[in-house]
This record gives sequence, structure tokens and C-alpha cells, in this order.
Amino acid sequence: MERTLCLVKPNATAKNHIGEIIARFEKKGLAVRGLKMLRLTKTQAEAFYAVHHGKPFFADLVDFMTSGTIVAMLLEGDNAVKLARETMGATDPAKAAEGTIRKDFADSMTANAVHGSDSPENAAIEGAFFFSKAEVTLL
Ligand code: FUP
Repeated sequence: MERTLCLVKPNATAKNHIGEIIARFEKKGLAVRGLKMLRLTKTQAEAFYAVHHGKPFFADLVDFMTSGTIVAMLLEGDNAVKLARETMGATDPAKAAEGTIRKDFADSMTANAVHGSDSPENAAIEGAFFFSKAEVTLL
């Protein structure tokens, strides 16, 4: 069993796609083990995307991620990191496969509806970013 951290981004929460996006993950066999709705501060968004600091799209990405509420979830299952990213589709929605979340709900490369950790190591770091040890231990 593996866990991953996924986010429903502000464009998707604003369009009432939270339920459908979570259902897409659940239908692939991923179990929701943590769930919360919040709005990131600029400092938090900059920290979450620190790996992209200095890139040309960084400021727009931070602006977008702080533009509204997001939903953070811990998903669990076999190969959860890879399975969640397959369910999400390519980062660029123009390249996302039919039936993926980004194909159906992304508005642009930045407003691409969902985030998913890209490795088990980053999943642990990103999971701890949104969920306290007590919250995770209770699960
Ligand atoms: P992903 O792992 O699929 O979320 O993609 P990346 O880590 O490559 O990108 C992180 C975020 O930056 C994504 F939400 C998309 C955004 N991004 C841009 O807005 N422009 C780019 O050129 C690349 C990434």
C-alpha cells in the first residue's frame, strides 16, 4: 500500500467538480484517507511549489493557487502515486488522454484542475504539508 497527496485546484472547486474528481480517483481503486478544504496563503503556495521557484510560470502558478479554495486529499492504494497521476492525465491538458481528469476539467496548463505527488518521497513531504501527524495517525 502506498499513499499520495492530491489537490483539487481552484478552477475545479469553483466549477463544482470536487465530487466528480474524487469519484474518478475512487473508481480507480484509490481510497480517501484524508480530506480537507482550505485556501493557501501566498507564503504557503510559494513553499509548496518551491521546486519551481525562479521559473517563468512561478508567479502565475502562485497567483492561481491562492485565487480560491482547494481540496487536499490523501489517497491510498497499490502504486497510489502512479495510479493517481494516470487518473489525472498529462500536465498540459492539450496532451491529456481521453477520460483523464485534466482532459475533462483543466482550463489551461496552470489551471489544470488537479495536483498529484510525483514520487512516494514527495508524497510523504506533501502529505505532511497539509495533514498533521495526529490527523494521519488517526486514519
Ligand atoms: P505536475 O507534476 O503534473 O503537476 O506538473 P509540474 O510539476 O511540471 O508543474 C507544476 C505546476 O506548474 C502544474 F500545475 C502546472 C504548472 N506549470 C505551468 O503553469 N507552466 C509550465 O510551463 C509548467 C508547469
